[in-house]
Amino acid sequence: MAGETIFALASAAGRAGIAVIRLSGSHTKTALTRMGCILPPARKAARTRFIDPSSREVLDDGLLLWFPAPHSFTGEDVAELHVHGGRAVIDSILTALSSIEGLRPAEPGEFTRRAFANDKMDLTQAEALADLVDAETRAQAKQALRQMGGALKELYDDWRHRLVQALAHLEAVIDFPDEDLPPAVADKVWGEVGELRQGIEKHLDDGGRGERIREGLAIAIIGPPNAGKSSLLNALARREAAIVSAIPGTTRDVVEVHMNLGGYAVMLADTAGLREAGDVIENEGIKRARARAADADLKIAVFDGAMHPARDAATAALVDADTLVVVNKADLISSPTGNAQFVSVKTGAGLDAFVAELQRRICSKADSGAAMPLTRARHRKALKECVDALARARAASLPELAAEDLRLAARALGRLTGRVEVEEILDVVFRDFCIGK
Ligand SMILES: Nc1nc2c(ncn2[C@@H]2O[C@H](COP(=O)(O)OP(=O)(O)OP(=O)(O)O)[C@@H](O)[C@H]2O)c(=O)[nH]1
Ligand SMILES: [Mg+2]
Repeated sequence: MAGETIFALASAAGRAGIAVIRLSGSHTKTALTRMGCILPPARKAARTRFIDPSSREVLDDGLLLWFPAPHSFTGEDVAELHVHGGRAVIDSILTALSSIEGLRPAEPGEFTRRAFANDKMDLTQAEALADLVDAETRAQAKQALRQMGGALKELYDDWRHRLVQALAHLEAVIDFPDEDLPPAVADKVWGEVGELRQGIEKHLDDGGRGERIREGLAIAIIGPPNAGKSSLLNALARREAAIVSAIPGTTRDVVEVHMNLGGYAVMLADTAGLREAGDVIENEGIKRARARAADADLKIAVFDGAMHPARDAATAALVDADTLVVVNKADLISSPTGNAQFVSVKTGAGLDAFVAELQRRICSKADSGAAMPLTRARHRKALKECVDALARARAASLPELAAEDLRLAARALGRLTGRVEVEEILDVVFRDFCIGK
């Protein structure tokens, strides 16, 4: 794989002012020469012509950037061709490149894969790069940038380093019981393992903030029929996403709108009004509404202001700490009483305050403050395995069994960053104990 030089259009497909074509691999330099390019100094842009290697026809006039190995994104020789972003130009250059021996089109993610293989980044950073490209909201981009900068890598590497150290010490106790080892070595090992376990458990117990930022928060709008749930959804989405009518039971299916609220990605779901009876279809809709409410990160309970101060009991029963209570049709209410956001979707009264409160709730659900949160189920799974193995190690009857569990715990952490080595355990033993006779 590494012997082949890969190339691909790095910018989005379609018509644009400029398109960037990227090459990586040992044949890059030859390919550029075959294309008639004058190689610019490393990492400096130069203007050049791009020529078809067989017909010698000029395909474009653009910029060339040259990143000799190992100081490049992939760690290999890399070049970036900045050409005019028209279909014909891009096609002709890609065709010319594929005609050059040793070159082939890149597979999806192959540049990043090579960067990982050449130690330019670990797995969490590679994942963050994908997240950054996919980011649609400011919070997603911020989180991805932080992870790409190594925030998770450092945390996980540090845990693994400490664990490997503890394991090395334990191995020393096992292998050299008669040696002059410091007597408190075992205590030190278990003290360190306990601290690690606490740290990882705290990281795991973050309420899924990082995953919420990355995947979007699920918000369900629930309430009795005709309260104005669909009207509220439409107001938030600024479009007629759901049908609004004076007939109770209008919404039956779940209507989802994906949107950006205050910089956070949210999936807003409008649901069927909660009530008894109705027909089979409406009953199914109500079942789905309840399921959405149960799965949601946040709920918006909309009560019908026409009934004020009475509130629908079925909806009230679902109100909990993660519910924003709204009474709609405030225009029909002369004296608002009770704890709720009073709004009128019809007149717009109270909507700004409601949106501000909703954003505050979203932020407190998703914002992780200073600590870098977990961002993926893959990480969660590996960390859980690690914590379980640490717990087993502590409870093990023999140091040999404990060591095996610590090894599994370290491997789980190694899988997070994509680095699993055994050699380093030996290194630590010899460095720390100088058992070299
Ligand atoms: N007076 C008044 N009427 C409103 C307001 N908001 C919505 N309505 C009306 O209330 C009726 C029901 O609105 P919808 O948004 O369809 O209510 P819903 O909660 O989605 O109802 P279902 O889908 O049947 O559960 C419609 O006739 C709306 O025009 C408001 O703030 N004031
Ligand atoms: Mg509705």
